[in-house]
Amino acid sequence: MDYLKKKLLDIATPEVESVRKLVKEHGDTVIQEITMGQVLTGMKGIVGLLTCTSKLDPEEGIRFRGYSINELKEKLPRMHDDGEPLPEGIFYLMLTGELPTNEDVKYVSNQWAQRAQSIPSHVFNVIEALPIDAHPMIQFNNAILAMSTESQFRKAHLTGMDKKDYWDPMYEGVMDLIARLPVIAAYIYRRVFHNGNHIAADPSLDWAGNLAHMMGHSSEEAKRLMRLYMVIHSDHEGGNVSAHATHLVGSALSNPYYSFAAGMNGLAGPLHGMANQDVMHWLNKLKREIGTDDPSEEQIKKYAEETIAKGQVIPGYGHAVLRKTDPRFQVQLDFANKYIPDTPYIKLANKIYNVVPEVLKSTGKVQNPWPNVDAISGSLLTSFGIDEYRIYTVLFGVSRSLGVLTQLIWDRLYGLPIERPKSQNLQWFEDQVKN
Ligand code: NMX
Ligand code: MLT
Repeated sequence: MDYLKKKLLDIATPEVESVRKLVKEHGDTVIQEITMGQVLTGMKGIVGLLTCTSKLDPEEGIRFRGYSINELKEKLPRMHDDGEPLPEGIFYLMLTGELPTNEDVKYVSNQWAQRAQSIPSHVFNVIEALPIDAHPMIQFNNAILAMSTESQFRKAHLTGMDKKDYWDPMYEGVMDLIARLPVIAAYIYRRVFHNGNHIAADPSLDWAGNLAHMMGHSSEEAKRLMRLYMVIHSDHEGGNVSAHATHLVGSALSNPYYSFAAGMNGLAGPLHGMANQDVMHWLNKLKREIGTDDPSEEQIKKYAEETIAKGQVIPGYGHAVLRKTDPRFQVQLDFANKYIPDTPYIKLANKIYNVVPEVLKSTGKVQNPWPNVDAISGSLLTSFGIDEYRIYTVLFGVSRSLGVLTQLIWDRLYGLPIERPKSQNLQWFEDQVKN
């Protein structure tokens, strides 16, 4: 057993025991009251999941194992003193709960570089069998499923493995999958947007730097942006659609590929990860319809009001949990101000930030009028030359693998059972208020 797995097992053993004890000794303790409104409007606020990787505070935003993004910018290993934290580090932190050393990060980076080298050729054949204009998320998800021929998880199940050991083949599958996603994402990007002119991986690079390199954006700044992007999109506790879907499918003891593909199908929805593409669509339509690349705040306000009047949402704004500006928005704005202040898309994103919250507040129904992570990520990528916005949700997905797949390893460590909530028909709900 390698040192990381050994460490994980040592850390997990007492936690697994605590979970068993809670279920056994306090299984009947009532921990929460639930309202009709919560059940009928997306189960918001109902605690229904056990997740250790990160926690979302409505006012403050995300903390990964207790650390805010700004704290992690200081505490996680970086490639350069003035650079961004490495995704390998946040993976290690989410997995073990401990801050990694430079050596730990190197170990993860080397593991991923090695495991990325052996993607079977049929995975690329599956991508090539799809029309070139199939959305990149369709290509991404097909490739993920195609990679499941590699899964040891099902084989372990068939050999009659003790269920407390399932975390081990899950860990192996997760490490393979995370390692290979940048190669797959870059392959799809070059296939769709660069005439299939592919760029080989550079195993000397880190995971995110290599992704930027294989996409053909190999300036130092683009690599720094990719590291930051991969860190901040990695996890948002357990209830978001991509994490929840991955976890739910995993609860049937589906292998990591099936489980992650389920999560990615959820990420492809416009109210979740696809919002990063829709923001760019909305911005460009706004510019086209107003007839200028530099609209005034007054013009943006009118356009936003028209969007709402048509019964549509303004992508990049609002959140199911957050009630303040998403710190992931702010950290991207800080990055833009450091490297590319005053570029047209960043200026436009700032103007929108000045007017859209007031427009949303004036509807009287939007719970959170502030920008989320997607409000600026596309403007930032575009400003660094990655302007093919149909790839954006794939990039979100590559990053999200770090969190949801770590959660999946912990699900198997905890030995969580199959998930099966109760449903009721309308009559039942109406009967509840009659009494
Ligand atoms: N523009 C217009 N209307 C909105 C917006 C928005 N950005 N956000 C919420 N509303 C509406 C919402 O559609 C609902 O209307 P109705 O009652 O007529 O159905 C009402 O306000 C109340 O919704 P909330 O309770 O505030 O939001 P909810 O928790 O249901 O949904 C989102 C959260 C994120 C789905 C919602 O804010 C939204 O659709 N935002 C735009 C899409 C987006 O940016 N998604 C990305 C989220 C982050 N991510 O990366 O996943
Ligand atoms: C996410 O990053 O998953 C989104 O902000 C959505 C969420 O947390 O519900």
